[in-house]
Amino acid sequence: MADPWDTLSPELQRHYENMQDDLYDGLGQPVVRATRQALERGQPPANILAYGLVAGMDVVGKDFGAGVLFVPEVLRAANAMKATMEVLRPLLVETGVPRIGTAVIGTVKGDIHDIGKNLVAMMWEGAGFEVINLGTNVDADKFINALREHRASLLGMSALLTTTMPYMGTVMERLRAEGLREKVKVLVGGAPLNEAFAEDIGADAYCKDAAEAVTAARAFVALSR
Ligand code: B1M
Repeated sequence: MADPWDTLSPELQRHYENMQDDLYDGLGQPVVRATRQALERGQPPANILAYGLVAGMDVVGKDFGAGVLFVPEVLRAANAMKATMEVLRPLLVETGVPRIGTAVIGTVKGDIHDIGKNLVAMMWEGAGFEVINLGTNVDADKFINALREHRASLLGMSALLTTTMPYMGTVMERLRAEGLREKVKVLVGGAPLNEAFAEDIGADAYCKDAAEAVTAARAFVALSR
């Protein structure tokens, strides 16, 4: 199958490459401007996310891992990405789809990465879920209380660090101990996770990206009806 990138015009490819460079340099305003221009040219938010933002952040991540970039530069890039996601938010969230359920989502204890989690939250809202976004550094008590308070049937957990992903297992144990496990479908995601890990902790699904998180959430809702 052809790579979707190859189907873009050379001009659009250049547009996205410039966006990636500006994101790398942490230049919020130019990235926001480029996003608006791409929308005006009829580009869907999914393309802007994939080719402009996520692709740019991948390069940041690689250079961060290689010691080329440091925390302040990564933070600037992250802030540029967050500002741009706010431009896309209305398109991802306000789709007019009827409400199909309530979901609680958060980044687990010890972890402050929230860009991917927020993207999942926005896309779940767009798919029709009422989303209770608990933010970052969320412990088991906070997850449990929110699930009870909002009578949610879906829990999303995010972790970006190999040191914080095991905490998802702790939350799973608490769900079982509190008698909530049978009432809630648990979806997990984040760069260091994989299917085997999700299976190991007893989660219902591992979601590679926000699009998979939407597909899995919809499938669970359909099954419960
Ligand atoms: Co951090 N960081 N960071 N960081 N950071 C990583 C994760 C790292 C891989 C970078 C690297 O070394 N190459 C590395 C982790 C290594 C490891 O554990 N294996 C790392 C490290 C080491 C650290 C610190 C320890 C650095 C330090 O202080 N020395 C520190 C930890 C702080 C903490 O959490 N306690 C730290 C700090 C930071 C910043 C604050 C500077 C910033 C975060 C800002 C923020 O989020 N507000 C940051 C960033 C930006 C990154 C990278 C560069 C980018 C992450 C990101 O936003 N990606 C990251 C490198 C990388 O991931 N390649 C890195 C874009 C985002 C859209 O993708 O989050 O993967 P992602 O989300 C995807 C999927 O994973 C999935 O869907 C999303 C969208 O498609 N998904 C879910 C995510 N959550 C989901 C939940 C679901 C479903 C799907 O629920 C159902």
